[in-house]
Amino acid sequence: MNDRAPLVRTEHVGAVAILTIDNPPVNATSHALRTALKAAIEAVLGDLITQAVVLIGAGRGFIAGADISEFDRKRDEPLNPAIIAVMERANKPIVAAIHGHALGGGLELAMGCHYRVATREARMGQPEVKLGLTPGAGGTQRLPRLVGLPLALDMIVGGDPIAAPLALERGLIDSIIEGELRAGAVAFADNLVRDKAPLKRVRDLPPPELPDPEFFVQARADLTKRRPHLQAHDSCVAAVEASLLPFDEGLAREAEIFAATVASEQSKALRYQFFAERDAAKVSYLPADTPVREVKQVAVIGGGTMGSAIAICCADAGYGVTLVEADPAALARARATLRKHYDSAIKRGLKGDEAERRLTRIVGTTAIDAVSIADLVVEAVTEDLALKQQIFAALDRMAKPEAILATNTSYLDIDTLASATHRPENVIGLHFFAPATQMRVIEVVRATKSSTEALATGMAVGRKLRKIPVAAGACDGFIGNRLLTARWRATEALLSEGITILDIDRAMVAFGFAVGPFVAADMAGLDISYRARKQRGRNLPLVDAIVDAGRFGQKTGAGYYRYDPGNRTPLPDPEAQAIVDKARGSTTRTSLSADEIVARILGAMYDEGKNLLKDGIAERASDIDVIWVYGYGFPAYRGGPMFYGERNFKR
Ligand code: T1G
Repeated sequence: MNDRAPLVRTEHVGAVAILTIDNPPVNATSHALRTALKAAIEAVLGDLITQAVVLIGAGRGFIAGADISEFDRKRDEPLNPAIIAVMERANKPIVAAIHGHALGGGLELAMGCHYRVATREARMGQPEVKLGLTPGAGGTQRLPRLVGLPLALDMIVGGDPIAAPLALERGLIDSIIEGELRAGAVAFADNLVRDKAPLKRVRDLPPPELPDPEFFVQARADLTKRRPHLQAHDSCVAAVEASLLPFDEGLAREAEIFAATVASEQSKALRYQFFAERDAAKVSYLPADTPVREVKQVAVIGGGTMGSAIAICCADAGYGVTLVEADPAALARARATLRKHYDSAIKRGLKGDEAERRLTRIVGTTAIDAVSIADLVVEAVTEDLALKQQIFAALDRMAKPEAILATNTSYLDIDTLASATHRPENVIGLHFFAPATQMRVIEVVRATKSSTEALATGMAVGRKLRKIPVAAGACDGFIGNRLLTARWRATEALLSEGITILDIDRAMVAFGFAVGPFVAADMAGLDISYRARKQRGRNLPLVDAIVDAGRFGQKTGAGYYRYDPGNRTPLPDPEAQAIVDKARGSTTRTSLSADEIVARILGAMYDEGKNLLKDGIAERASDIDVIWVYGYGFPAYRGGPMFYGERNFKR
């Protein structure tokens, strides 16, 4: 006996049939739901009492779209187009009542109804492009007919939803229901019956007007400004362009294009990443019922680049923040950094009063005993183990007994820091990625004695900071930097064989990275990783030869590239290659294709990722991919080093 609630409940209020879609957590249209929904619609269209139908979602939204997990296998009928066809043959008005979200196939089903009403907070969109897909159930044909080509194309190529007021203004919905949605939708349906309102089928609307003859030429030209590698953008433009055709021809064209996107490697990778992001929250040693401590006040030790960015993340998330610096001059610099950040945030659209509220949440001090009010302390001072040990010993004396002490170190031994305290169970790693205000991942690192409660609290804080927390075991470099080390080892080997700095960067950019490893290193500053390598006795003589020559990257006007004063554009510099050649004692060149260079580098990372899994440092391969996509700019449409490695380097 299946004791779950039915996927679709049918009730009647007078002559209005209300079909409630109930497929938690987001009413994704799985095969089972599509089957139940089609049957329920056919039943009420065929009965004698129903004169109008309302579709409404249970839970937090209408319908979040197709069940993304189904795309990796053959999807069985009825698919959404079949359900829409039943509704468009109906002789009774069907109203979609939208709250929360109507996304992808959910909005397409709503556009297959005769009318759409929504709560003011509802949001509607076609986010398929973010999965490397185009809409596949008529969205590229109906949306342009309802809202016009400019908005429809923007919604489909951009993938972002619009709010109900704009949807009403542009004709996507017919009414905003200010009161209780269900009752309002039933009243709307009753009025349709009373007024014998027409059965408005979107497919009967004329094809959208072309705003100007060059509209699609310009649309394609604009695409090059987006990620040049993402195929789905082009597919979306082509499918929307088909809306100029007679409806059924356009629908057929959309179906062809959609099928190709479903089969594409890019979409498989993006669909994998969609679940990978969410699976990272599932940690085998932190069951869902693990207690989580309440954190309201955070203390950040160190107001440098990372510390001030961490303080900003915490203030933006609503935490009270105590920012502790060593001396008044350092504190003044930190305060200036904070002010500069929020001034530019205001220029980017943050309201002034909100910026002030956030800034006021951060209280600066040079008195480390100010940590006594903190529920969580994040140490973010320079990567100096002795200094960190002193700080942890001081924190142990001054912080609340139940306060969690976290270090932002990217590779130092957290057990050593924990042993400087009497509370090792409360010591964890919270490794932010630079720039912390932008990077969406954070490694929550388990030291030998870290308690599950402290770790679960770290994961919860990561989520509150609107980041993707990824649980990591403690090792040299945790997850992200351990693969980074593997990448540098592979790069060193390539340089030693006579592959040039430029060849390597160009190959990785052609693969899909925004910048190559050497440009990225110049941006970060070469001295930091250089010092870290030396501290750990890791020698990369060729990679480090540039630093030995006093070239630290952008900050010194030269690194692997050179930079004109005040300009961050990396300019190829023969001097840099000459330094590497001198260090290797040869100027001979080996030529490898870009694909071979990529295979060498990503193959090394993939092998190291397998070691991480073997050592129990990463919970799953997709966690490694989430870290590298969101922490290091690995192109999401390639899935990540492990996803790509499984398909290309299976050893
Ligand atoms: N399919 C399967 N599972 C989904 C899902 C979906 N569409 N959307 C969410 N989930 C799961 C998710 O994995 C998580 O599972 C739980 O629901 C909560 O999600 C034919 C081709 C709706 C804004 O792209 O944007 O329709 O981890 O954590 O933060 O033309 O989910 O709990 O086990 O994200 O409140 C188009 C994707 C599909 C929307 C809610 N639709 N979803 O955000 O919850 S393709 C989308 C979202 C399509 C048609 C085309 C968000 C949300 P678990 P969550 P949230």
